[in-house]
Amino acid sequence: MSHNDLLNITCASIIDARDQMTDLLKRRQPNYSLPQPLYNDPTMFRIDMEEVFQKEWLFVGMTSEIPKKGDYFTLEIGQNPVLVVRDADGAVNAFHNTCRHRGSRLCQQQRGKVANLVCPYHQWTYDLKGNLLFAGTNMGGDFDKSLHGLKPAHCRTGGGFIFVCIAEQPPESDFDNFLATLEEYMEPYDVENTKLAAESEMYEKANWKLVLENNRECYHCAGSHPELLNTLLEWDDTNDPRATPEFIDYYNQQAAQWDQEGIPHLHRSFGQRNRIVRMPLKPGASVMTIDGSEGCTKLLGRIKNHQLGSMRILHLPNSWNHMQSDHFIVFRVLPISAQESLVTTKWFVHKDAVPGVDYDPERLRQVWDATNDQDRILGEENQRGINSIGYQPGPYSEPYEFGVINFLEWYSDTLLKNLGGGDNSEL
Ligand code: 3BY
Ligand code: FES
Ligand code: FE
Repeated sequence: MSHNDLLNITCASIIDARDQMTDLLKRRQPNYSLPQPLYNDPTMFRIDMEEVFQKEWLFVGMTSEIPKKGDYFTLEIGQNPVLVVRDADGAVNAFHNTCRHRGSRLCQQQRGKVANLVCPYHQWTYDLKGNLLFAGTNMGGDFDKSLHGLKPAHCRTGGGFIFVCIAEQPPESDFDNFLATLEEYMEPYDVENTKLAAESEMYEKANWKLVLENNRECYHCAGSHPELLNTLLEWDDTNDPRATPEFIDYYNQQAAQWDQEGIPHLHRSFGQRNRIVRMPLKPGASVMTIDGSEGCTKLLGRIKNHQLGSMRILHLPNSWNHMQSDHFIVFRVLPISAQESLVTTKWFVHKDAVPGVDYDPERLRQVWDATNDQDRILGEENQRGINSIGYQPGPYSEPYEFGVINFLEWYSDTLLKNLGGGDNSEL
């Protein structure tokens, strides 16, 4: 069999797989977990990457991770290395992290600082806007440097959050409105004057959707998260169908205080993709530390009140976040393979806070390190059970797992739209 025949078989099978995925999504039982191949099949995973992670806006990091000119960080979106760098004008730019000479990965560290971007292979050198400055002296007289700049990725920021989209064209959506709302809701935090205080990278042997599903419900919290439940209320947001009159009263009291201080808190959503809401923590708790007491003596930005609860920011497909009074925590999920994901968690404090004086990094991260590890085990066991020939999609609890139902609706609608099959409303 020739190489071309092999290629044709691969192409035919991926086309079949795309039809199969469309079919699985159109025929799935709403409010039930997904059919097995969507959680464990390598070809289905490839389609998730092509149609979701290579087409949608992804959360990649915070602007305060790269405060100065030449600061950069890197990440991998599937097989696509991406570089995010602050340029001399203060703008945040994203590029495909692949050299225009022979394609080597250009920046090979997770983060760093450079004057220019120099490829380690043959030293082609680019400026922080991706222009090729220098390509050695051996490229011949008619070599045109201007045709060999780094390939940009779409990059937008809002309220200190950096989003990247590696599609040719970003999706048509209300992303501008979401970014404007992030600016408004994040204003009290003054993200540019924060710094990274701690970071964790956790490899989880589970499909990325299982990681997200787990995050979108607290049905499992009582059974698994003793540390988190010292401070976290189990309701997902202020519209939670389980919310009691006592909770609503408590929320209203807190909200009146926040209104006086000009602290945004009202529930806002942008389709199923984004949701922002400030939720109180348990009465008496300031932040998500082991006993609810302060995590850092310096409050963030213009904040004066320790008890701001947690502003929860959801960005599908790959992030959830907890913004509190003296620190905030961001979470990013990057799929690695059908059954493996990377979950990165970062804790930020005021940029002038001194470790060991104003905050103890170990104490700051204690609750979410424990919670992440508990969630990792839940996700991995979920994956192992789903791999069984005995697995059959099971029903979600609507009052407890509406967040999961919403996530899968977004996933299914997005895939059907991107696969060209229309959304569920056309069925
Ligand atoms: O707190 C979170 O980020 C999510 C929401 C509910 C359960 N889980 C731990
Ligand atoms: Fe980058 Fe050769 S591959 S300089
Ligand atoms: Fe959990």
